[in-house]
Amino acid sequence: MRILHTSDWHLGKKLFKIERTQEHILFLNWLVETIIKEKIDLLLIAGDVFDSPNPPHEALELFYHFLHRLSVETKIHTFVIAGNHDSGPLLEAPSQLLLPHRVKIWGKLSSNPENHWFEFEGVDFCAIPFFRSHELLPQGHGDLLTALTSYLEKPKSRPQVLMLHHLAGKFESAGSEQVISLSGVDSIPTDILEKFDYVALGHIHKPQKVATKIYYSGSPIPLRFSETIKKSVVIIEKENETLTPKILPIPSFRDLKIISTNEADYKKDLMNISLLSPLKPMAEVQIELSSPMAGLIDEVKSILDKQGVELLSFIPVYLSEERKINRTEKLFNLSTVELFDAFYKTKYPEAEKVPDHLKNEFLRLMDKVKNAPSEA
Ligand SMILES: [Mn+2]
Repeated sequence: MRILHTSDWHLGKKLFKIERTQEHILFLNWLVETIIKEKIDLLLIAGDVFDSPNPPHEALELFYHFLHRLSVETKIHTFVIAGNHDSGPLLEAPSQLLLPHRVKIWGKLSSNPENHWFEFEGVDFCAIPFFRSHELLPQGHGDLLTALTSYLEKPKSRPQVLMLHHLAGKFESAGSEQVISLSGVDSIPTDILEKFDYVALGHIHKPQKVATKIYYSGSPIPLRFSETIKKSVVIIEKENETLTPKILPIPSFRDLKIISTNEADYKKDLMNISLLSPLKPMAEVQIELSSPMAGLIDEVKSILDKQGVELLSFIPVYLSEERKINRTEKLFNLSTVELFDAFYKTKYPEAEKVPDHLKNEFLRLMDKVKNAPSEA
């Protein structure tokens, strides 16, 4: 048996005001082709199918169109759990209709742990959707991890696979996740997961191996400019009683890039980027500037346009808070006379020094102030 593990599609997601539908369409086409080519028998979708509990109808259409394609073009079975972005009841609503299409959905936590276990092709699967603490402890008391463990325990008679949408072990986030803990469990310790032959995790968008046979597949498309790591899915091959995971990279359908540059180099830097993806690459440009430059955005936009790249975000970084602090600190260390010299220099940058008559007048004034009787 061959299993494909993916998660965090976030269908319906926007980047600034840009719809990601085109990227999702290309990903789902790639996924159907990959499932056929790699002879996959079971698809695991580990939560966050949609970006919001109330997804736009285009996102719903995309998902059901994909499931329909799987139903008619393949013989694959699909298991889906809800993530923290999904509405569990919304995902589960059509589940009776989807069962004949070999799609099984776990939208919310059942009070009976047995309802989360399912035997398929000689493997015991445990599917736990994202849960909130009151679902795990409906009486309002007790230990969350103990309660969770009762869901994960089953006498082992065959390999066991767990699908979970949660934080587990020590992970590296991609920055686009909502890492708030509504479940009351900050991060599930890996030692209670180690008895599984494979753990298919969702929630963290950066693909990674948390421990032996415990993987985050990550999101299939970057959800932010800062997500630069290559996206992937995990293919798990079951041979006899052994499950062996391997990473399969997903092609980039639209490159996202942060271009960080400065006043002197920006033309060269912008002309040297080479981004080639099927959909028009999008860039965020961060430029260090000493002062605002009129018409700069339009110039940047036009250079990128000639490169076939769309400017989506422009961030001028003024030089620099750090420098201002240095200057302030320096000013505090100057004597009053040195301060006067520095002030004169900023006022008349071309002057070599403060003219003698002005300097003498300033010193006389200082003297007068020093010796003045207190007026308090
Ligand atoms: Mn997510």
